[in-house]
Parts: sequence; structure tokens; C-alpha cells
Amino acid sequence: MPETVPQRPIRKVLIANRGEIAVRVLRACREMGIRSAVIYSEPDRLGLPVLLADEAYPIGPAPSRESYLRAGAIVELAQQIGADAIHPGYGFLSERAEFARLCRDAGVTFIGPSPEAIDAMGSKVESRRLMMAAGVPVVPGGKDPLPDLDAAAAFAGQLGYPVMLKASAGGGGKGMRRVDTPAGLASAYRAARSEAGASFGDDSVYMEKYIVDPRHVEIQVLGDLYGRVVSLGERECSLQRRHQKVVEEAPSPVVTPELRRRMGEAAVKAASAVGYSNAGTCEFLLASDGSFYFLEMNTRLQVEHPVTELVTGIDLVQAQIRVAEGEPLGPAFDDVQPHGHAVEVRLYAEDPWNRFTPSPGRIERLRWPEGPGVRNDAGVYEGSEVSIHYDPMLAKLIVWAADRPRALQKLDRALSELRVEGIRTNTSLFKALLADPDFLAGNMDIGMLDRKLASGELRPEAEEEHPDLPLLAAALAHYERASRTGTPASPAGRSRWAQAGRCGGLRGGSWS
Ligand code: MV4
Repeated sequence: MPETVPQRPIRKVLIANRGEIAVRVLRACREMGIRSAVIYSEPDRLGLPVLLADEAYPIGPAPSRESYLRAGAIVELAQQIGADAIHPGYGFLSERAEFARLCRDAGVTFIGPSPEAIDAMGSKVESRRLMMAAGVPVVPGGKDPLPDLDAAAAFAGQLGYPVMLKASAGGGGKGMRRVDTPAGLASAYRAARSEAGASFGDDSVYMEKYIVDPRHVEIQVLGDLYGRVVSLGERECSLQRRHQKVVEEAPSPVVTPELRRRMGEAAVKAASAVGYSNAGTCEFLLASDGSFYFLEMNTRLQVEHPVTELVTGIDLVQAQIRVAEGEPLGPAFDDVQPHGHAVEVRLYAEDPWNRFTPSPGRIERLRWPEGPGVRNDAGVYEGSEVSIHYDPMLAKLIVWAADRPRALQKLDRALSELRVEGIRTNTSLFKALLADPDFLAGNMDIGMLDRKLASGELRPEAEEEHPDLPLLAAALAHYERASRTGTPASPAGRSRWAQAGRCGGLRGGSWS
């Protein structure tokens, strides 16, 4: 029986975020009959969340510090407008224990884990220690920060090279150094300490065995307020560029039902060890021999949550709201297994062939992919200004099909429908990946994308076919026929390209 006092009913949610995730959350609210309110910064005043939410409140100028990170002002706003809960989305305030604590103190439900759980998973050495005690496999290595270089050398000798130095306080790759030989240790040790100090205000580092060419596989968990935690299966997230995920999929091409069960069990143990509730993700390194190691837990909803939604049929945002309201996880969450295959690509306003330079500006024309099995979680629309102030992710394109080859075909088809004019996007990188034999075979590791980008093997040929060539040809054929006969071409054209040429190309647009 539930022991915790039920939370207040959630009738209105304040969404403390922007872009596609604010839209994602307000959609869940509307489907549940819950009012949604968003905050917005000055450059976001015409953003999609403002257009779609029930209520919208200005929160400050462009810099996040003066807008989306104003924890106190956001909680006060929630109280003023009578919001029962705050959804933090991802990034911004989503993993700040102080913010969750402010919400709690103000009597506003934080749609996420407790501040204690966020804190427990926030420190690398702390969470490692907790996980070891709970019997969750972690990468072989130290329990404590290294006191000095001599201790580092001794410990590396024990572990065997290569080793990895990591910031005790941090995560996400800051203050991290790979060391291959004793000769490289001193400089790596100094560099890791100084980077850790600059990034986290704590320059202590610890050491792990370096895992060579692993995959990044993460497990989605969900916990209720009564101590029940379930696994919703894995996501394969190995395709990353400099720690930025580019493509994610579920299930992983290499995870068997048996491995899924063991990784799920480890993730549930990890979450349970810190009294976790709400949605969270346990990141693992999966080595080529099938061994896996807990890395860290992300105590928030993640960008790539839709692939899990598509293979489980569970609406994660609705589930977050329900458990935050005090609803126990029901039988629908017993032994959830993936069905079919989902792939997500992150569409960015950036030039993948020019050092991924951001490409801000106005989206002059936009045609989204549609049709069977295609989901588009976008934060922009035709006419939107993509500002330099925030992450340049425009949308997430997610496809579902019965199996991986069909999902990749569907992604290819969806990308062929996508047109964005006015800014550059990374679409051609996805096209290149869809022609890559390793990606098609599901052979990937965390370094694969960076290696392929460095070698230039993904770069498309200069004389690659222009997607609108058929349209241009149709327009040309139309003019030629018109000039031969002296009359406009017949409206009943044989080819759909010719029709398209008449309908769009001849009016001055390059595509329709
Ligand atoms: C590692 C590792 C290999 N061995 N630890 C990168 C970010 C941080 N979350 C942990 N990271 C890694 N830790 C050991 N002992 C390789 C990485 C790593 C990585 C991990 C997940 C996803 C992408 C990555 C890219 C480079 C390195």
C-alpha cells in the first residue's frame, strides 16, 4: 500500500523550458486535460511553445542565466499563476537539486526525482561508491579521488594501461583524460585536474580502467513514489560527435533479451539505491565482449526518449506526470518488452561539412516529412528565427518500423521529403550515414562517428544529385513545349514531375 502522502492533483503545469521539449510536454498536458503554461525569453516570444501553450509568461532576456535559469523567479511564477507542478524538460534547471528543493519548499510538485536522488547521482565518485555497494557493475577503478601523482602512477600500474582519469565532481567528459603509457601520466594528470577545477570548482580526479571502443547503451527507468522502479529497455546511443548524440535507436542492434534483462536489472538496482522516482536514464558502457559498466545516471527526461516511447507504446511524459501526482505504476509496466524498431535523428541548424558551424537565421521555407511511421518533434515552424543564443536543434525526426532495416529505409524516405531553406542543416550527414556499411550493419562504437568524420569517408561527392533536379527538368520541358506549340502546355501532364513543375517550379519556387 502507498505510504507516501498523495501529491496535490496536477491541473496546471508550468513548463520551465523552450523549443521542442516544451512543445512535447505541453502536448502531453493537453492530452491529459491539464493546462499548460510556458515561460519564454525575449528571442523566444514567437516560438512554437508560446503559440501552442494555454498560457505564456515572459521570463527575461536571451541569456539563460537571466531567463530559463532563474530558479526563484520560476517557482514564484508557478505560485502566482496557480500551477500545481513544474516540468523542467532537459538541460537548464532539470538536474539542479536546489531547484527541485525550491519547488518542494514552495509546495509545487517538481516533475522529476527528489533533490536527494539528484544529489546522489550528481557526484561521480559518490554515485560510483553507491553503485558498488548496491552491486551494480561499474568500470574497474578507484573508489576515492587520487591524492597525488605518485598515487596515480601506483594505481595505474595496478589497473594496467590504458587508464582514464575523470573528474570526481563532474560528468559528461569534462576533466577526462585517457592515458596509454606511464610516460603520458604526469601531463594528463595535471590537465585533468586543472580542467576539473575550472569546470566544477573541484579539481579532484579519480582513475578507471579505460574501456576500448565500447558502445554507449542506456536504460530508461521509471519509478513511482512508492519505491517501485521498472526498466523500459535500452537505447543505443553510440553515434555521437564529441559527446553530442546524433542518432539514437531502440532496441540496440546488439542487445539480446538476456542482456536486456541483466542491464535492466542493474539499472533498476542503481535507481532503487538512491530512492529514485520519475523518469531517469542509466548510462552504460557496453564492451565488445558483452560486459557492461554503469557510467552515470541522468536524472531527467532525455532528448532521445521518443525511441523508447515508440517501441514500448508508453507515453513517458504522461507517465512522468502521473507518477509525480502520486499514481503508482500499474500492471502496464510489468516486464515491458520492445516491439519493432525506432530510430531518431537530431536535426541541427549546422553545416556538417564545415566543422559543424552553427547556421542561425530565418527558416524561409519548410516541408516536414510525414506519412506512416514518421514522428516529428519540432521546436520550429516555417518563418521561425533560429537564434544563436541556444542549442541549434530544430527538431527530432523519429521513425518506427517492424525491424531495423525497414526503420532505416523509412528514415531514408522521410529525409527525402524534408526541405529546409534559409539555414543549413545536418540532413546530408544522415544521408551519408544511411549509405555507410558499418551503420547499416549496426556495427558501431562511441568513437565511430568521430573517426569517420576525421577520415572524410562520410563526405558526399561534390557532384551529388540535386534533390530538385526532376523539378527543374519538368519546368524546362514545360517551357520548351510551350514555345514549340505557341500555347501553354496541357494541364494533363503525364509525369508527376511535370505537374510539380507546373504547380510550383513555374511560380518561382524551386520546390513545392
Ligand atoms: C569512459 C570511456 C572509456 N573508458 N570511461 C565520456 C563521457 C562520460 N560520460 C564518460 N565517457 C567515457 N568514459 C572509461 N573507463 C569512454 C567514454 C566516452 C564516451 C562514453 C559514452 C558516450 C560517448 C563517449 C565518447 C567518448 C568517450
